[in-house]
Amino acid sequence: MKNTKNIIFKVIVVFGLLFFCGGAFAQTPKPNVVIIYVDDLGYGDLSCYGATEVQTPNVDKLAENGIVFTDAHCSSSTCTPSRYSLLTGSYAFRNNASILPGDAPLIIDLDTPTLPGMLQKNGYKTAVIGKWHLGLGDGDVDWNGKITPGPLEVGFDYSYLIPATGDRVPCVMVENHHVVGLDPEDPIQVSYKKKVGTDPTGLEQPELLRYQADKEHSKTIVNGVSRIGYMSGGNSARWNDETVPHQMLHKARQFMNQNQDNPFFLYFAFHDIHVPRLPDYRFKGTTDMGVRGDAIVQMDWVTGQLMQHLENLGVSENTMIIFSSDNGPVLNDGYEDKAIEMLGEHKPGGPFRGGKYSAYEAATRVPTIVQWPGVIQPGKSDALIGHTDFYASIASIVGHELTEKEAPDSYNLINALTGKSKKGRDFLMEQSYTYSLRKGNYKYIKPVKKWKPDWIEEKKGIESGSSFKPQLFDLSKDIWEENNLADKKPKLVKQMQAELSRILNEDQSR
Ligand code: NG6
Ligand code: CA
Repeated sequence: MKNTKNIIFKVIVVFGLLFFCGGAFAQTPKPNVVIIYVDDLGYGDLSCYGATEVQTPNVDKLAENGIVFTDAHCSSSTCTPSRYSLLTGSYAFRNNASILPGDAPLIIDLDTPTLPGMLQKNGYKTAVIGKWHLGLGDGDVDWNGKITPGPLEVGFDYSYLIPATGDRVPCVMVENHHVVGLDPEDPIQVSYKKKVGTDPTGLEQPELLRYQADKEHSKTIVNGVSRIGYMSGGNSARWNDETVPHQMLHKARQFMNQNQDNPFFLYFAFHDIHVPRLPDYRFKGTTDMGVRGDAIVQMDWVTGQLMQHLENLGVSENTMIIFSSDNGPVLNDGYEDKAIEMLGEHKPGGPFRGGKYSAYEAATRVPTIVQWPGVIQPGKSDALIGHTDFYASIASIVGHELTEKEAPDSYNLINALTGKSKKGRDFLMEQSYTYSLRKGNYKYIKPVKKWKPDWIEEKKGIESGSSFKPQLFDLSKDIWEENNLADKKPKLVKQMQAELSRILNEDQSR
């Protein structure tokens, strides 16, 4: 009897151990996900993408250990729509997302599923650090009180934000629901319509400026730089552009320290290399390209520090890093910072035509690198990828099944993103001041109707790519988009226009 009991006991122990170990093997830990989103970084702005006038050794290291994508696209030629798409897996036109002023309300509806929210539900701690530009509050934001709704209401556990852009007021950092370092005796007031308070503007006192600026960027002066919009008060809270990247890095390190034992999602949204370009003293003058080149070097250094920190914590093996940009490059975006004069041989858009705001390829075809040491074999991929696809792809890693309304424009391309397959999307929409459609190597640009965005050329020196006529290019032979095949291939034009309409009309049926 005693023997039988012993045997039963042993069997239970052995099965128990087997079950326990089997479970532990089956349960590979969920990877951390870090999205490093640079602002206005062009396809040609990194040495791993062919730049010779500026060196980016840290991003190059990421590229050496990861997959370098040559045909990956942010969803739009400007910031707000691209970021909206990145976080919701939804084309921005569905929400009429366009560049927002600094006092705009949050544009992500509270019931819209988001990438951080999905990860939060799947056991992740989530943070956004850096440029937000998706609006804050519900219409009448109170910069002196609780700022809500914002990132914390759409899936983030922690936020440390530049509320809109570096060139827009209010020039203060917002941590979770509050402005950092605000003195209640010196409240902040913001207006995009009329001057508030007594701070000088760039138009009134240009002699106070470090850079002369165009009319839009000539409102309230903060830190020697005039901005878009007016602000007064909040003097103790006003940022110092030069130290913002370091503060962001510090907050990112803190967040990673606190979450090293659980899966985390970090959306690190650089302000570099957007205007005003004010790299700190360590980076100023490190290139011959002026502040735009120096800001690239600063961004590269901060990226290296983030990677180093993951290594120090011993979590880099199981961290998926996605490095990319929110739209293509621009040189003169409002300030006379010599980005054009000092460009030299550098080609910010690489081999592609256009740039930020444009319908041509350089607007959305941006450097995109994915690194995940434990999983990815380094390489290069020409798969057609959209940033909207990160949502469904990451969902597949954590075993999350998308609901019908979730991330409607996101495809699970995890095999392409991890280099297991070279197959990306069949088609991809690019949003600018018109819409374009990629299908394989063909690109169709929808004609504009009454109005051409000439200001893109006039003010920014970038070809808009817009035309009153349909345009069709074969990028396999014509990477510079100069040989319009629309008249030669009317059938294909019709097909691609129909496909584009189908995508765009989906909006109305919702
Ligand atoms: C534009 C600004 C530009 C930049 C852009 C947003 C003018 C004339 N231009 O309206 O300087 O701030 O908005 O850039 O005001 S983005 O990268 O955030 O989309
Ligand atoms: Ca941008």
